[in-house]
Amino acid sequence: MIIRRLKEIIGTEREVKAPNGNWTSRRLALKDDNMGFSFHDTLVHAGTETYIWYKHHLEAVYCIAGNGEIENLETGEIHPISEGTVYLLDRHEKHYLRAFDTMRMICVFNPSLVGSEVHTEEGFYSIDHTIK
Ligand code: 9YT
Repeated sequence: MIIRRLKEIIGTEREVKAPNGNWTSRRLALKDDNMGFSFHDTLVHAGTETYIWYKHHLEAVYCIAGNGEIENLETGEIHPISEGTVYLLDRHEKHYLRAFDTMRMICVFNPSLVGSEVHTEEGFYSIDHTIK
């Protein structure tokens, strides 16, 4: 059994900040925990818009605080996000994520993130930093 606390990982390499400052991802479970997924407590900062395309990963995102929206660029649909909203990127959809105020999101990735990934210019995470 693994026990880990958010307050213990803040300020360590498990706290990853987007280079553009849009989000801060606190990575509570990563690939080397061998769970088959990674598990993050992520802050998407107020007033930001982020283009994202997880071409290698499935992601579930559950909002536990804040308000924003997701625009599905495959369909043009815009969906509001607030506490209690989950979105499931089951088809690797390209999207914009907009935060009207700071959103706290619980994110689950399959396959697991290794740890230090940030988005590439194309908006996705590579796998093990080798596959682009
Ligand atoms: C919700 C979302 O995709 N935000 C970007 C950061 C990412 N989820 C992460 O690494 O925690």
